[in-house]
Amino acid sequence: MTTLSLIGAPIDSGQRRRGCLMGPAAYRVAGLAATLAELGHQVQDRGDLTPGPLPEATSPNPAVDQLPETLAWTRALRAALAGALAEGDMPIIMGGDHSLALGSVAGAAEHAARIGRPLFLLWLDAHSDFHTPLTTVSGNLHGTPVAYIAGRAGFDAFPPFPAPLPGENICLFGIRSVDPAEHAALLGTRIAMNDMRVLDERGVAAPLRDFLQSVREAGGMLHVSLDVDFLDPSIAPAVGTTVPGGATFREAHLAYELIHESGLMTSLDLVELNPFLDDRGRTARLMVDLVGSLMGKKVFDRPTRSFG
Ligand code: EXY
Ligand code: MN
Ligand code: MN
Ligand code: MN
Repeated sequence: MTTLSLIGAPIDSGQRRRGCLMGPAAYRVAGLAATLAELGHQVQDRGDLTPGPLPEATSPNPAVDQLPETLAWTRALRAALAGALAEGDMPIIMGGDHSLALGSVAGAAEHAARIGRPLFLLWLDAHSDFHTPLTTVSGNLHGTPVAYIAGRAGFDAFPPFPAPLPGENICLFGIRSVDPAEHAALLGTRIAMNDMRVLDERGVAAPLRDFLQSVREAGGMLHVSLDVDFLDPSIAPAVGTTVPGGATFREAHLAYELIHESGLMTSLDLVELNPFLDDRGRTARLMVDLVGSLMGKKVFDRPTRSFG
């Protein structure tokens, strides 16, 4: 049985609102491990990572103040993900802001390359996170991971990404806030841009099934990066970058049940939870409930199936 390896990443150096570093503790208080164990999984909480030694900032751009700490985290997370996957575990990263994906997806890509399987990325987010450190206006590195993963230029200060993902291996899902520089760059790619308009017109299931089918046909590994702001702020307010018009409770559960039924997910990020932004841990408890659907909780069992 695959062990679910919970790894805390209390990182908040990718943006400026304090609080994401409380995320791992909030997931533990909200009972993530017990929820997964009740579903029959073998769960191991590996505690919180710490960033490696801070390198000298080397990049001349607005994000430079975030660079040393984010670089240190990127190295630590890449090693943690590659290590957990090499052990045959399914790593679940409890964030921390989305800059953690600079390291977590790099670790998944490093392992995928080592075993000769393609890596696919499902990015559940209100944002495309497609800036580079040279195009970002805010200077917040949590708005850049997809660009790094896709191999865009501008990440000279970072370790080279192992085998950047081709556009067709990346699916953005739920986006509704894209900056002009990101928009222009995205148009030149084969990245699947399932913005909320697509979900409104086609529903959650059809575009998600299309992408999952492409993962299955390629025999791919699937890294899922779940940003709290994918959800509508009315149900998930504890996140620093809320955007109205997000996924409803039912749309989110359907998406996660379909991902579970595909049997394809090999690693997972839970990012941008900021427990400081809502009282009583309501968003943390919702995220734990939703991760239950990602890991098999449903009313009636359905077999793992290939879509066609
Ligand atoms: N595109 C905006 C920026 O670059 O600052 C907002 C980014 C929000 C990123 C969050 C993690 O999804
Ligand atoms: Mn193991
Ligand atoms: Mn994000
Ligand atoms: Mn976001």
